[in-house]
Amino acid sequence: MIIKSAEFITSAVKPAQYPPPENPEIAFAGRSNVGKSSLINTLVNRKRLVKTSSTPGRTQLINFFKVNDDLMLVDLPGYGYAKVPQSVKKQWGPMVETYLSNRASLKAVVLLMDLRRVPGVEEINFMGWLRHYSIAAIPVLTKADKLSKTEQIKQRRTIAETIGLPLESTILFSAKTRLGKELIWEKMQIILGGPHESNRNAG
Ligand SMILES: Nc1nc2c(ncn2[C@@H]2O[C@H](COP(=O)(O)OP(=O)(O)O)[C@@H](O)[C@H]2O)c(=O)[nH]1
Ligand SMILES: [Mg+2]
Repeated sequence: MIIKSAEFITSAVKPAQYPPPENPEIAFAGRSNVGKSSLINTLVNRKRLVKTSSTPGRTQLINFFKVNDDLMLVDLPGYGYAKVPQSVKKQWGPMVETYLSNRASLKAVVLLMDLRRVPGVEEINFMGWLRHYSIAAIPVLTKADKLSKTEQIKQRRTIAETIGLPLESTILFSAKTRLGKELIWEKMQIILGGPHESNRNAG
């Protein structure tokens, strides 16, 4: 995938604040600190387009980024951060479900899970939403660099079984080594309908 441009468009908490649905859109979801921002930065070859942090922020915003003027990438607020106030936690479900159910341009959700963790009720519920709204899911298992090859295989199997998806549909990813980056682009492009325009032009 050739990245010609990547820019922050806007932050939103409700549909009136979403940018016009003029471009196909792919959203990124997962637990706070799972590596969402790092994944988006890796996909677009930028170090800091999306802010990363070792202490997850308290703001719960839907952030829109435009790539090559024809694709929108969306960083959804993370869930499961213990120190987030209860009032903020309560907003997360409605905010994210409203987005998933209202966004006509949404083509797929990349669901990030830490390869070292067994998915919990949050991940299982999220998969349920995606099935309910008939949204394609791309399961990505992050921070693969933190495990040995043997542990990677074992954890990948456990996670696939827990969320009820075929093993082959899960993608191992590392923002550190960039393992899985091209595979994620390939899956996104298949869902978007063939090679990306800018990719074709580039030959
Ligand atoms: N070793 C390693 N660390 C990662 C990886 N992805 C993210 N991190 C680290 O995990 C922390 C949280 O990452 P971030 O992208 O901000 O997570 P987010 O809260 O889901 O957006 C940061 O300290 C990142 O540097 C990865 O693939 N490998
Ligand atoms: Mg983030």
